[in-house]
Amino acid sequence: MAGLLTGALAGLLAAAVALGVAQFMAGITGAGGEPVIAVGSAAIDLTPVPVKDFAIQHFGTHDKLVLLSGIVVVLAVFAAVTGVMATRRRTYGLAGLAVFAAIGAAAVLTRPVARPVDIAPTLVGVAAGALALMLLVGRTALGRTALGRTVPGRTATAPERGEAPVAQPATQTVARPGRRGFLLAAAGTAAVAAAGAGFGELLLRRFNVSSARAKLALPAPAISGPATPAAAQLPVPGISSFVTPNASFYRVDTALVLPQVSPDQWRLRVHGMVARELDITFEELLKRPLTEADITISCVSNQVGGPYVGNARWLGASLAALLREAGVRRGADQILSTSADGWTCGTPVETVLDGRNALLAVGMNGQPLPIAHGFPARMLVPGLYGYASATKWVVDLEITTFAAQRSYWAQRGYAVRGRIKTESRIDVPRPLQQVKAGRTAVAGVAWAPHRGIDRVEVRADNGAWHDAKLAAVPGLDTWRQWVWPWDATPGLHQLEVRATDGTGATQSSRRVPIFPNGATGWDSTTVTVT
Ligand SMILES: Nc1nc2c(c(=O)[nH]1)N[C@H]1C(S)=C(S)[C@@H](COP(=O)(O)O)O[C@H]1N2
Ligand SMILES: [Mo]
Repeated sequence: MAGLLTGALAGLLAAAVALGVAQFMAGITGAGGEPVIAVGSAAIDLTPVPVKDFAIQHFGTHDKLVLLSGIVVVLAVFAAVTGVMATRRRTYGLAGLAVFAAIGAAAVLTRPVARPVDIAPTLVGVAAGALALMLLVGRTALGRTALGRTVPGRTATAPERGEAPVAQPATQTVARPGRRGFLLAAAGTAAVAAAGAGFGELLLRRFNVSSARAKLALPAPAISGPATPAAAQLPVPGISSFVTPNASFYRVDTALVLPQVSPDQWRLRVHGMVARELDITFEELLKRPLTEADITISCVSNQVGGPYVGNARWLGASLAALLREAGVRRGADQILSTSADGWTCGTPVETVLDGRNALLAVGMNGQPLPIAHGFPARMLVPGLYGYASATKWVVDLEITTFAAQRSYWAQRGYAVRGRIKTESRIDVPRPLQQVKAGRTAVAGVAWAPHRGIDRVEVRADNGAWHDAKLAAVPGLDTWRQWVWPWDATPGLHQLEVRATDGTGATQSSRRVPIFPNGATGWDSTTVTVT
């Protein structure tokens, strides 16, 4: 039993050394080579769509933490088993480490933006882990016997260790000095693991762009958006604020660690089916006339009534002007945009060129883009789901065709053209809220970006539909608040909402899932009136 425990501990410590040293190496070679992050990122890319939807649904923005915790648990079990095996035979331990190395290396090297040097942290880490494992196993009671077995002709007898051969029973001679040695080795390897991880973390901080972001002063807009009408915000407690603050804006992306893209190094290449290739720096981007625009964006993974939608005042350069400068060649119908971490997005050329405020955005609600929302630059195209238009950390625009290339989510079966469906959501009363009988505000938001919201209707208990009062909006690209005064009577009630967009189309009642082009159905809330 004690042998199993020390073996398992040896395995865990060896894995910790491997990861700590790998982290230190990544601190030297730069982000991208951390094996656990790479395995996690590979897992995200390989996750089947239904599992991804389940994770977003149940873990929300914690999905990444859940994934990393899962990987660490699997890794720990594997490491403990490897340690125990190593006490039986060293080669078993080394084989376990080799599997560990192979998975890490494969994950690191298959990342879309992998550099050859990114393999170094995994290789050096595993080598250090192997040394630690041998050191520790040699100091476990079982490991000493195993040494005897694996090296024919030699036995770990007391005289070899320079001890008196006759004074003590054999078992004790093996175990006792070994225990002290093991504890020392364990403390030493734990220290190496912690130091590696700590220094690695410190070294990686030099790539952090928070201070570059803090220093950045955005130019004033050349084209200011219309002032947000005061009447865009209804005086209803609990309703979604017309402007979603940056700190509470939903975040959805495949990035396990946030890409750190320095404005000094940022460049955007525009190429493919164009008359002239463009390659612009961030300084050049800021010199272009910047437009301010209120745009609501939404995720295709938003369930009816869900939280993955937000509205902000963005600042950015015209994407249409950029494309016209490059000269889109006849036949091109897709802008395939790529982020610094290799994620791709396919946007119809015609939506960008049809006059809407498609932006290469640098500002969000009066600040440089938060790192989580794409600093230093991202795309935005009013009316399209994020996966089809809103590339964060964007660095490359390839003008191509939908026939020739598929973007990240299109490869996984999502609709190639991601037009946001007309949606509405009840914000208040909250589900299962206790409401006092009498006049009660039923209120929320509705959105059909770039088509606008013309009508919102509410009904209680499958009764007649009532027109809600609509708030003012600065344009067609934002969501719209609505409120309906309800005469609530005691009992359990169901409230439902539906919106009609600027084209006259009413939100469909048919419940369809998120996959492949967005959920539909009416949001409903059940409340108890007392
Ligand atoms: N680089 C990158 N950009 C991305 C994504 C991503 O995974 N990587 N996800 C897209 C999706 S699916 C959505 S819904 C929006 C969300 O933008 P937000 O996180 O700023 O709200 O970003 C889009 N841009
Ligand atoms: Mo999304």
